[in-house]
Amino acid sequence: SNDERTFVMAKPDAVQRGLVGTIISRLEERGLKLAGAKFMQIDEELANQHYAEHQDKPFFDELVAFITSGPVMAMVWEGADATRQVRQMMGATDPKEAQPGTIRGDFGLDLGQNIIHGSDHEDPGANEREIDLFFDEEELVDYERSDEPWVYE
Ligand code: DAT
Ligand code: MG
Repeated sequence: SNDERTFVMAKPDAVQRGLVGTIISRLEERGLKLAGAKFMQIDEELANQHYAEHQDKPFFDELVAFITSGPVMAMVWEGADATRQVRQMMGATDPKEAQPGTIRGDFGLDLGQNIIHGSDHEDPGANEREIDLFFDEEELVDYERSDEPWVYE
């Protein structure tokens, strides 16, 4: 089905570096459909919930400090295999290992400031969980993009 939804976030470094538009363009041009967006500042409580799986890691405090350090663009993107496709477009977690052509590989050089978050496709339910954490159902929009018949046969 073409309506899989995934949670994507342009992190504080992307906002400060003026990369939000570029990130949106890449996903948009791929044929993925924007279903929701929220420009916001993440507080400590939300950061703790969002990164709960990493709470025992040595980098956790640094991670929470970074993600709460400035505004982010939180988004929901929809499309066929959206979760895995976004992860592929993001590239490896460490931008130094990410392939050119990926978002992290084209714009980042530091593991701690890696520009974009996308739900983990290897963690079943992570996409739904993260969408629910950041968005109310009525903040997500169902609509058709006019190019859909040209993206999906
Ligand atoms: P991803 O964001 O690719 O899903 P992750 O879930 O393993 O990666 O980690 C979440 C974020 O934490 C990641 O985007 C950057 C940071 N991070 C991961 N591993 C790290 C490490 N070893 N040192 C510092 N920061 C790290
Ligand atoms: Mg992850």
